[in-house]
Amino acid sequence: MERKWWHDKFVYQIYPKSFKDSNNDGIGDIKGIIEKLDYLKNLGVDILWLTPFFTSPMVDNGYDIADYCDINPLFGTMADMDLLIEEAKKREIYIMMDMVANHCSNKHRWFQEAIKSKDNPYHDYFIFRDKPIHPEHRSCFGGEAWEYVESLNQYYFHEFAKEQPDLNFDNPKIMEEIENAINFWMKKGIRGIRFDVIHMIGKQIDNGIYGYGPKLHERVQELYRTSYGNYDIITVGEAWGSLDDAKDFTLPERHEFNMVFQFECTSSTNDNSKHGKFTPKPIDMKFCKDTWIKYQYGLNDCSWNALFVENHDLGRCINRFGSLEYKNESAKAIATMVYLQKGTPYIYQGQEIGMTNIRMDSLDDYDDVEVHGAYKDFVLTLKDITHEDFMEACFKEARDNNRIPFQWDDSINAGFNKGAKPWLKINKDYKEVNAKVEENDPKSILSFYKELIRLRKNPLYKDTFVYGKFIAIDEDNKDIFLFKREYNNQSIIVLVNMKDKEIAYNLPHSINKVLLKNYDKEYNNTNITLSPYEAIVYLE
Ligand code: TEU
Ligand code: CA
Repeated sequence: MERKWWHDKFVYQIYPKSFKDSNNDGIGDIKGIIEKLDYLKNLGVDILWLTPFFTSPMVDNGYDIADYCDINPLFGTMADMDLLIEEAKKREIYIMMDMVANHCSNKHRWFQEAIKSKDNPYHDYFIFRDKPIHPEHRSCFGGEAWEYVESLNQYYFHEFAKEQPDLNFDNPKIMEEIENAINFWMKKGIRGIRFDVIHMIGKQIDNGIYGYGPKLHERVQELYRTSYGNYDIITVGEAWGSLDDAKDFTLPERHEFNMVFQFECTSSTNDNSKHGKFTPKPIDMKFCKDTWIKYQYGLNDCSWNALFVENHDLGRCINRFGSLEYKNESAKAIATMVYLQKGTPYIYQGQEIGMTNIRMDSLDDYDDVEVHGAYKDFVLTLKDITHEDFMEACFKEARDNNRIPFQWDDSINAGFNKGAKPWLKINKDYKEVNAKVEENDPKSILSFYKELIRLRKNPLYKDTFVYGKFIAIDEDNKDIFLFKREYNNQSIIVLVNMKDKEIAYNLPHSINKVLLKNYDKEYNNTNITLSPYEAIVYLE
């Protein structure tokens, strides 16, 4: 496999609205990110994926773009963004943008023109019909996926909120607009792109096809040819699909993306239940282990994996894959078993300090359009879920869990700003869970993440972690995740107890040298008792 500059890099995802508020208006901003570049450098990350920072009315916190080539004034100015790119580069840190091609904001100039008349040149930028097609198809955010425009006596399609009209990719002008937007940012020195719900740009509404339509890949390959394919950048597609779909997007010879985010094992809603995450199912760690192994074996020899357990759409990994009782231990176990697999590691802001889900007092404490759409559908209209059960589901799975302000220290508002009311509540545990207190504690989750990142980049072991063959061992074991990474003559073993109970285990390998562990223990024979969430990395 041809080596790429980003193969050994850690990506750190930033939700700008919640990262650091430099001007004390309650909203995170670009200058706040610049303030924290040395923290990020010290953590050891190399690429910063910023969720959309473009002009937006923020109905979906930036995933409703009103100008693809300008900066949301809430986050700052174009000069701020230029400075961030420059200051990051001084630290050998690069910026990844978030391209939302499937839809834009209803406040975008294109849509404002489109609704003026049916023969307006922008009308065909969107999907208008005289009546809803397949009206049974619901929006991802609840309710109808068709919105009536009285002045036109027509409906337009929106997969997400009604303020996010889908763009019509059957119109070649749309490809041109997206290509232009990408090229604008490539020229500014952006070194990566995450493509939002990219599997949806092949939709065929009249045939009831909403994702993975027949023209999907030719469109992605055209975007590659006419824009980002001309730059040496890292690309990742957000594509809810199967392993075969992941191959179609990531085989290098197809010139589409370097990798995709697959959600088979990060979503408790993988049973596609009617209420999705709002009737959450406990995540089965054996299911996760099997899925991770499936994607390691499925992609490692032909393309590349993205390794992640959190993002701005999921709840915290400790709540979903670990345990609040064993918070510290399970956070370290999760990091070990995910980020030492083969692929590019993605860490979501706050994950490295062990932030956990927030229990909100009332529905009004939630900001997310997805939460309020689901409440309207499932509690108020269908009455399928009680208010109490819905609030419990939100504690477990609402996207707001990962969008509350980052906890920097134990000062007011956890150091997020100087006291202005933050746009979303601060978690009550911020005095114990914050970057400052953890930076000074060698046993903290933050210290462990730094150790893990340093280990993965250590010249003695780096090639094994980045390019080494992944070999699962004892695959049927539902409590233990054990795998080997082999490169040339080096063999590194990763052994993790995925459960909150002690496990007696007979190590299949003598321990040559312990490289990383989350319990202070000596290992002098192969019969050991693994403590809850114990993780050991050692040379065979
Ligand atoms: O997410 C798409 C998406 O599939 C998720 O919103 C998913 O539907 C939901 O969270 C699962 O419970 C992308 C962005 O990551 C998300 O933040 C946006 O809201 C969405 O697209 C629309 O742009
Ligand atoms: Ca601010």
